[in-house]
This record gives sequence, C-alpha cells and structure tokens, in this order.
Amino acid sequence: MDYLSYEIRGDVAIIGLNRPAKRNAISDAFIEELADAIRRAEREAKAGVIHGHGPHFCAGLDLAEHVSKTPFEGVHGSRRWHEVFGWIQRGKLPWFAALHGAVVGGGLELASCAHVRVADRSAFFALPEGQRGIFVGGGASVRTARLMGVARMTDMMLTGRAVDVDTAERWNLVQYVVDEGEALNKAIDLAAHAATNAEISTYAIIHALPRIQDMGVDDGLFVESFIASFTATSPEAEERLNAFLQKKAGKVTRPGGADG
Ligand code: 1HE
Repeated sequence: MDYLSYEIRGDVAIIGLNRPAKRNAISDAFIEELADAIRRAEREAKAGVIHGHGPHFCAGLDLAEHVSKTPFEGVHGSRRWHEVFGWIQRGKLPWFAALHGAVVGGGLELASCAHVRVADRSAFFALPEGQRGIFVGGGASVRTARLMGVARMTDMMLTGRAVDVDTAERWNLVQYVVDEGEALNKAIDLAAHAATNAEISTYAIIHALPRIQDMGVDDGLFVESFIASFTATSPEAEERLNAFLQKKAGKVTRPGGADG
C-alpha cells in the first residue's frame, strides 16, 4: 500500500492515512486504496478506526492533482468520494475517527463519515474550499452540515475560519476531546468496545438513526417500532437479555464511578 497503513488488532481494523509529506492529501489513487481497505476491513473486523500519520490528520483533496482536471473529471472524482465515503458511513462497520492537527476540507469530510470522532488538543478544523475557488465535494454539504448546522458551515466556508477542538466539540463535530497524542488509543478502545455489541444492533444504529433523522416524526416512530421489534426478537438479543436477567451480564455503570 502506498498511501495507507492497515492493521488488525483483535476485532478492530486500523486504517492509517499515510502520505505525511503531502499532509495526507487525498489523490485518485489514494481514494482507491481507501476503497480497498474499507472493503477488506468489512471482511476482517467488527469495527474500524481511521487516523492519520504525520503532523496532521488530513489536508483534504490533493490540490496538485485537482488543478489539472476537467470539470467533468471533477464530477466523477467527487462522485467516487461519495461512493467510497458512503461505505464508511452506511456500510457494515462502526467507524471511529482519531483526529489530530489539520482536519480540513476533504479531511473533515472523511471524518464526518465516521460514526464517532475523537480529537486530540492539537486538532483544528476548517473548510478552505471558498478560499480555493472551489466547493466541498466529498459530502460535507450533506454530512458536515448535518453535524454542525448550515449556519456554522456557511460561516466557516465564507470566512475561512478555523476552529479548535473545544469549539468543534461544542459544535458537535467531535464527541471526545483527549490530550495530545491520545486520540488513536481512545478511538481504538471505543472501537473495541463497539465490536462487542450485537451485530444487528450496530447495523440498526448506523443505518436507521441517520435515516430516521431525515424522516417526519410519524414516519420515524413507525420505522423505529419495526426495527425495535426485529432486533429484540433476534437470537442474539434473547441470549443477551437472558444473560442480564440471570445476572451474567454487566450493569450500566455511573460515568467514572467505581461501582461496576
Ligand atoms: C498539499 C495539500 C493538499 C498540503 N493538496 N498538496 N485543502 C487545503 O486547502 C489545505 C491545504 N493545506 C494546508 O493548508 C497546509 O498544508 C496544512 C495546514 C494542512 C499543513 O500545513 P504544514 O505547514 O504542516 O504543511 P505544508 O508545508 O503546507 O505542506 C507540506 C506539503 O504538503 C507541501 O508540499 P511540498 O512539495 O511543498 O513539500 C504542500 O504543498 C503539500 N500539501 N496540503 C496537495 N491539500 C472532494 S472535495 C474536497 C475539497 C477539499 O478538500 S479543498 C481543501 C484542500
């Protein structure tokens, strides 16, 4: 692999963006490697982590390659990003992004596909497309806007504003903030935990929740009732529910508490 590292740890696939000299900028060949790695992870793991090697998570689209593309090649490139990133967001695995340094442009679009984002204190977030004379093309208008809201995204794109981790957490771009250098470990821990969940519940969580969010209230509640019933009557649910009732499964514990 030229642009990625790939490792399996237990049930977790760990994909590292590995083009640090170019700040992990994503070229056409890079996206094809990512496509293969995601499919491989779906065969070999129950959860996945994406992180970046070098000083930054990802500088987004490879601008050197992009500058010589025709408009239609640009459309095809964008559509390929959509396809591959869609396998992350609505594929078979829960994905955890470990973020540090620059998480900008297409790098933020990639991070926005993950189901959980962990950022260390070095991370910063920006959408410099407006300043480059282009537009987002890796799904940010759909995914990133849903995370932080259109008003904030409009501000970031119009003004070139970069935001730090605390702002990103307040804006719902990241769920966990950790000390510098700790994002990958935290993301792996969370992914390992998610890998122990019932496969059907994980699938429902990552596929049903974003769809229901886009539905009206009545439709959402109706769909929810069927998914709830379908998952609850699975053999895995029966086993897990009985394990709890027989006191063989862990209780819910207080955050940070010592009682469980
Ligand atoms: C690149 C890229 C890139 C760096 N494409 N080559 N993304 C951007 O507009 C962000 C552009 N990058 C930056 O603002 C900075 O590079 C960073 C803040 C990310 C990092 O700064 P720094 O000081 O650590 O690195 P650097 O010296 O700027 O860059 C190191 C090398 O990486 C340098 O090449 P070199 O040959 O001179 O060593 C840079 O040219 C190269 N490099 N970023 C190509 N992005 C599907 S649509 C998505 C739309 C977008 O993503 S638009 C946003 C693009």
